[in-house]
Amino acid sequence: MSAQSPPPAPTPPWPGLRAVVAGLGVSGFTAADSLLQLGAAVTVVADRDDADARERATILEILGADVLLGEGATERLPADAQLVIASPGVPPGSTLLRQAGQRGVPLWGDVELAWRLRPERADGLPAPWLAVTGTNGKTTTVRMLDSMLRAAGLRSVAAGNVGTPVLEAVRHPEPYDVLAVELSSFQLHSTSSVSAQASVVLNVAADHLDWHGSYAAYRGAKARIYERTQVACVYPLADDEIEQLVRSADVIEGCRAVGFTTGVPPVGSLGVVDGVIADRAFVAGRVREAVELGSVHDITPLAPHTLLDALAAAALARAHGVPAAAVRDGLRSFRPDPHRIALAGRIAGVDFVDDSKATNPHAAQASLSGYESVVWVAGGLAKGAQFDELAVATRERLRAAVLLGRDRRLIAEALRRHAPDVPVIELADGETGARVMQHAVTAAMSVARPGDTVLLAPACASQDQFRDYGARGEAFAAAVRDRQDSQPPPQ
Ligand code: UMA
Repeated sequence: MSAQSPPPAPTPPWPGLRAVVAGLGVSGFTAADSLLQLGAAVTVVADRDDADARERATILEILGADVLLGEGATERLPADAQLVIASPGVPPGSTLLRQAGQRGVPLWGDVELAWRLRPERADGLPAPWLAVTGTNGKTTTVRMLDSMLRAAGLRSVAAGNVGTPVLEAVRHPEPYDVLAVELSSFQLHSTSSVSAQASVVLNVAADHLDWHGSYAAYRGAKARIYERTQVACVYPLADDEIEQLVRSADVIEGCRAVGFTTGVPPVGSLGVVDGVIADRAFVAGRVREAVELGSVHDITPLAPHTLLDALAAAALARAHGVPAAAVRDGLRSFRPDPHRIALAGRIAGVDFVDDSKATNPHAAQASLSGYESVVWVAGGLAKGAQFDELAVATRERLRAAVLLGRDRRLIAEALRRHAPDVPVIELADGETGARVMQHAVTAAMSVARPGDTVLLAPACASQDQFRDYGARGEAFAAAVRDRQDSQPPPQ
């Protein structure tokens, strides 16, 4: 189906509007600050009452907000609330958001607010958004895309789930030409008028089921990215489920479906021919011709999933009109973020690889499939995920598994069911931070043989034992460095 033009996004008169912001992380702070600047009467509620939250609260209170922190703060929606802005981490089933729904108070996410507050550029139009979602690869893809846009000489920024709230990017004093926006399923759940210039769902596998309640709800949130897309809905050609999401989307008249594949591209898609990245979608005469966008060797690190990310980023960049040479230059200057398949060290012929960013089974499976013989370090918070498929797909590669964290038992049980011969070492509860990884590395070294890879690909979130996945990866790398330092020098 297609609509004629982006639907209008009505905004209330801001001065005096009684707005409630739920959550006081980076998104909540930016939302509250923006609403105060617009003259709204802002109340912020958040259940965490730590030093960061208190510092943000103090600033917002000086600016005129009411701030309620701590247990119980999010239990009651103020009686006079006229609009609720939800931070991505606040689940739809939370008391506050349910009360908003029951009372018919409009509920937007921070991304919806950002879309409605986009300023006009010098040409009178707001900067377009190129939007990326998927279970895995989102951040790599938006960073590659941002790199391509910059290589084309555009003032671009990677914003959204990648770290900088979209609202902060939108309200930057010097407006951007274009935004490369990473959207999580949490953020998409509460958008209703975003109309990206081009959009992509990279892949969908079970994740965040505790937040969404079911796989169907999670996939439904991801699908929202295609709604109202203006120029191109980009999708992986091999994935029928995602193609179906594109088909069902209500897009703007003239919007095209553009596939990408690591194989030879059919007409209307991007793909690879003899190691060359080829565009047969955004080229005149595409029935017979293709444009060369670069080589697969322009991608670092080159792996099956980073090639897919690069193809998706290239499709979005081309939908925006980026020239072929800038796609290539952008890929060449792209460097991956830390904790994504990063070599942490080598001890006695064993490689130690940090892929702490593999926070769900789908990502861990992609990671494990890159190595022949693996001592797998995994565990943490499962977020409602199951591990049977992962155990079946990777059991041939596993020398052993070292399991840690709150939900390690779920992985241990899946391995016992499907890979009973794989030795499992479970680390005891009670430790956090650096000590956990010291034990994990010691345990891994006790079973690894020369030529093996000890791979931290946890398939779980980290917050039961670490600040975040970055801290978990740092702790792993530090434990490896400690062991390297204590090894006798080679004779
Ligand atoms: N809070 C509540 N009740 C709740 C949950 C949270 O009151 O039930 C409050 C906390 O007390 C705290 C605040 O909400 O005050 C935290 O808000 P938040 O969790 O939404 O975190 P932000 O700092 O605003 O960061 C969010 C994203 N976080 C989440 O989606 C959990 C960041 O993604 C994102 O970078 C940032 O906005 C900017 O857009 C992080 C993430 O983990 C990296 N994303 C998930 C992922 O990638 O898997 C989706």
